Amino acid sequence: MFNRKTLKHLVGVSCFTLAAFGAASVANADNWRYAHEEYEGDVQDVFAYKFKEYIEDNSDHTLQIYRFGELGESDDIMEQTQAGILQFVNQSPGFTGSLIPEAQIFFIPYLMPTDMDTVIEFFRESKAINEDFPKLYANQGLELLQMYPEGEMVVTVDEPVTSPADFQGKKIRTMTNPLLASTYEAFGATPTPLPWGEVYGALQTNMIQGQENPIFWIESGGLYEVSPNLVFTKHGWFTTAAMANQKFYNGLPENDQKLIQDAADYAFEEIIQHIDGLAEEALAKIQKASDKVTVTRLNDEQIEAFKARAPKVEETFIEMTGESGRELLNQFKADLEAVEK
Ligand code: 6CS
Repeated sequence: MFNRKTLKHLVGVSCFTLAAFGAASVANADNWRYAHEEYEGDVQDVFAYKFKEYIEDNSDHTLQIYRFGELGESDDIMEQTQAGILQFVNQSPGFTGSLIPEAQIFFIPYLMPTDMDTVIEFFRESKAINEDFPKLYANQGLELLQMYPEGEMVVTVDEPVTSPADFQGKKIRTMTNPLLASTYEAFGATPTPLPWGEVYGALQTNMIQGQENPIFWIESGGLYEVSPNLVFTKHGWFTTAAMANQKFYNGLPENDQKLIQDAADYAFEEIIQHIDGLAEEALAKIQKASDKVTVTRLNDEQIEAFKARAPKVEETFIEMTGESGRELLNQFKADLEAVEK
C-alpha cells in the first residue's frame, strides 16, 4: 500500500506529467498559412478548405487560408512560400511556367483530352504528374502535393471567333508564361501576358479583346460582362497545383508529413466531385445574367484549323526546356495514351 507521502508524490508527478504533456501538445499545434489565387467558393478555395478540414479534424494544427489579393498576386504568394513566410501555396502552371519551364507543358494546345473522365484518370495515373513533376518542383524548394484540373479552357472575345484568321489583330490576354503566348501567336492572335488583377479592367477599356479561362471563373469573375462571346475551342484544361515549402515540409515529423499528404488526397477527391457539372451550372448562370452572351462551339473542321498550329508550339516547348522537357513530353504522351485506351 502507498503511504500518504508516496501518494502525494505520485499525484504530484502525474500532475506534472500531464501538464508537461499538455504543454508539449500545444507546442506541437502549429498554425500553418496557405495562400491561393482565387475567390470565396472558387475551385482553389474549395480545395484549400477541404485540405484545412482534414488537417484540423485529424491533428491539433490549424490552417489559415489567404485568398486572391489578400497577400498580393500569384507571383507574390509564390515568393512568400519560397521564402518560408507561407507554408503552403496553390499556384497554377500558368504562372509557375516562368519558374519551372516544364510546367508550361499544359499549354501545348490539344495535348490534353477533352472529356473529363479521361482527364481525371490521367491526373490519378500519370507518371509525369505523380513522379516527374514532384522532382521539378523540388528543384525550386517546393514539395508538390497535388496537381488537379479546374475546368476546360474557354476563350472569351469581343466577337465570335471560328478560325485563326478571326483572331488576327486581337490582343488576347494570357497568364504570364511564354509558352502560352506562343500558343496564341500560333492561333493568329497577339498575345498579351497580364497578371490576373489587371484582366477585367483591360477588357473593359478594350486594351485587350479577349482572354481564356474555365467557365466557372468567367462567371465568378464577371468576365462575360466585358467579354461576352464565349468560344469552345477544346484546346486545353486549366490545371493547378498545391504545394508546400520544402524546407518546412522536410523538417516535419513523419506523422505530420503523412497528415499533409492524406489531406491533399482528400481534397483532390472532393474537388473531382466539385468540378463535375460545374461548367454547365456556371454557363447557365451566365446565360441567365446576360442576354449579350453568345456561345460558339467549334465543329471538328474548325478545330482542325487550330490543331494544325499545335506542332509549332510543341517545338517551342522543347526549345524552351531542352532534354528534360522532351523526356517529360514523351512521358506525358505515354501516360495519356495509357488512359485513353
Ligand atoms: O486567369 C487567371 O489568372 C486565373 N484563372 C483562374 C481559373 N484561377 C486563378 C488564375 O489567377
